[in-house]
Amino acid sequence: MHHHNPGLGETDFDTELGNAGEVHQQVPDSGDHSDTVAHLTDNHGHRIADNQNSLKAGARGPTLLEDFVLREKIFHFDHERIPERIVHARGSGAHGVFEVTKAIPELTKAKLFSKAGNSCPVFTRFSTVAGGAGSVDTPRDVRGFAVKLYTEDGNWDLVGNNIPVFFIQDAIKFPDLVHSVKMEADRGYPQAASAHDTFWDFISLMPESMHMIMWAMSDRAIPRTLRNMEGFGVHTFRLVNAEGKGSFVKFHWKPVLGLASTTWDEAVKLAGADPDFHRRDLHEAIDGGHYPAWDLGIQVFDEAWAAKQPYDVLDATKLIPEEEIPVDIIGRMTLNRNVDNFFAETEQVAFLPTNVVPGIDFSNDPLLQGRLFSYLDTQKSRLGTTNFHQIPINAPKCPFHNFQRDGMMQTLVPTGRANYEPNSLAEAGEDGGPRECPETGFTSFAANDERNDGGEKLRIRAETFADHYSQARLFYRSQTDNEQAHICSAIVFELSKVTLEHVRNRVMSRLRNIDEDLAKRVAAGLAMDLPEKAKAAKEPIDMALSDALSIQKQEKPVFEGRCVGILYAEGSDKAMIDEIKAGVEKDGGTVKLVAPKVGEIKVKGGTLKADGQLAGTPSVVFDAVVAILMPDQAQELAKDVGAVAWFADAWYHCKTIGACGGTREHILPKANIEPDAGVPKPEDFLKVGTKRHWDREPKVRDLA
Ligand code: HDE
Repeated sequence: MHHHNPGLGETDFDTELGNAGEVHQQVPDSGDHSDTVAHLTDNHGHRIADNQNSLKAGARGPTLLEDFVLREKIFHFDHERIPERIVHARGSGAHGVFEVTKAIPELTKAKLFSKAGNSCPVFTRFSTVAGGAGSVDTPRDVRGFAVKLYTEDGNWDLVGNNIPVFFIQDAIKFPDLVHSVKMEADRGYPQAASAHDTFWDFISLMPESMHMIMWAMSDRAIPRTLRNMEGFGVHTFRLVNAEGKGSFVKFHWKPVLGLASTTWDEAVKLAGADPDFHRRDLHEAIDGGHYPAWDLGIQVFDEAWAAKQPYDVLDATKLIPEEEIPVDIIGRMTLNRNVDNFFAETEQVAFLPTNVVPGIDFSNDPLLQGRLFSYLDTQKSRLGTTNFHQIPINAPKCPFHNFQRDGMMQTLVPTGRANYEPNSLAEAGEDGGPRECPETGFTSFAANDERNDGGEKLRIRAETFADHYSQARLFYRSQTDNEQAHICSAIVFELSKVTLEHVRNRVMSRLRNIDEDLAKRVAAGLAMDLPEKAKAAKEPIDMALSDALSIQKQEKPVFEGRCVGILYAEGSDKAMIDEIKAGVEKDGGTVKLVAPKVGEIKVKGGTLKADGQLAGTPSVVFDAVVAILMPDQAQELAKDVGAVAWFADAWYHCKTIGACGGTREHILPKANIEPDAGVPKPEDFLKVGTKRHWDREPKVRDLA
């Protein structure tokens, strides 16, 4: 079946005539392309003569039921939507490759990791969690980071998030968590937002969520791009080597471009300026050959080490500080190809945490254990058939054979008489089908955990899961002053949207266990009194602070992977624009030209066409901006609030603003900008780069 139909793209027909009441036999494809393009057919191979008019009893008569062309087309259309994912509905994916940079045969028998240089194809899907498939890209939310590695031993799906811990400790609470954050059951709003009563009501009743709440209220939850996020496997997994020795492991993806986030105001404005900001950014980066890459790192430890920690490594609300166990880099993933079809690939991809290969195994983390059940189940509901593994994006790239047969949408044609095992048909000279592989097949690690209370059947939470606050404190106190202020502001904002006073109070009573100063700042921000401290199941301890938890402490002032907007107008100096463009591009960045009008206009030294019109290309879409304007043009623009806001936003979001003389004189004062080190002349712009000027922040907003 041929699905491309280039002929239609060239169709040129007069819609006015098509709507006219008179009989009109439209022939859209009047040129004879019969030798060069595929014929338009229905799904059963019948050529279609007319794709413009339905079959009618007379020109003005009723449409006929026998019109199988119309019926099939509308039938297909009516069923083109499948249920969206209950969580992570909005996502963006890309193909790529994973390459091992360091062999670890002493830790795992996974063939992939047996040799440096081994590689396999991957498909990665990033997502938000709470919003529907059509929601915006930049809400405050956790981001999914799901990677499918098509290895020669079968698919390995590492279905992680951009935050290394989770809200809850036990899978049985997941439906409650998700119900509470999604739009409220009775009213159907808010979409893609945690700032509402039900979420905070639930959270405040679940003290174990406090650590993740610190992350979710931090800048981690408003990443600048998908390319600037870390990924985490979250749970403790197990590596198993050829001798059967197991080691615990945590997986990390470290973005080669470094970490970067937005400010809250910027994220909100981005949602309006470009609801697809992250999806577009990923697509354009790959399209432009700027392939985003992540290093895969592991933290490896054993039972004895785990037993000595003040937290339980099976508790997904806890992380292992990188300063305690460094992240060892063992491979790199590079995303180098956009999808050809969003639905077929990004929408239909089905990740399964149960997809592991020999040498990688699970732990008893009760959250992970629940996930091992959930994902297989959800795919049947979403994709409608147990044969979802046959969809090309899900199918392993190694051979697969078994005795499963039939089911809805069986697209393969299994051959042979034997659809059961054991059988002796092979001995009888027939093809008896595949056989077990005791040597090379997957065998579960025979975990013998002496801390497992004798293994009785109990509905219970382990005592070792009782400390809900120490790591929340660790996270908060490891941030820079600005980052702490961002967390305080975020909680104040979210609680300001909570209408139930007792819920706000309960949240604050928990914050007091994390950090008294944090609680005080939130109370002051809401103009509320601090409630009594909540009783902690276990008194928190002070852990050694961890710089790896802060984004700002790792920020890179690079152009690589960043986008600079240059504003020009009639008469602007092209040589200066070219120089900045060349400098940014030389360092791996991209430049977009912005002007009041997009068409070709005269500038000094030639003409220029803009990539974006000023009104439709606000500064929030850039990492840094430069203005190169003639004084009279700057004076004109200073009259336009939209143009002034272009600069005011860049200033407010602590971005570098390269500003020419005219801009300084006419526009910056109107935008309340008092030039600092982050406001260089255009000729010095390349030296300053894209680093955010966080020291500016206290000048532009109240950080209390
Ligand atoms: Fe998921 N999660 N999850 N989750 N999750 C789904 O599976 C679930 C959890 C994550 O791009 C669903 O195919 C349960 C943690 C990602 O297609 C569903 C629990 C982490 C994605 C599901 C969790 C994740 C999902 C919905 C608690 C980080 C998107 C559609 C036990 C480690 C994958 C689907 C994609 C998707 C269930 C908790 C990550 C319903 C029951 C923790 C990245 O099966």
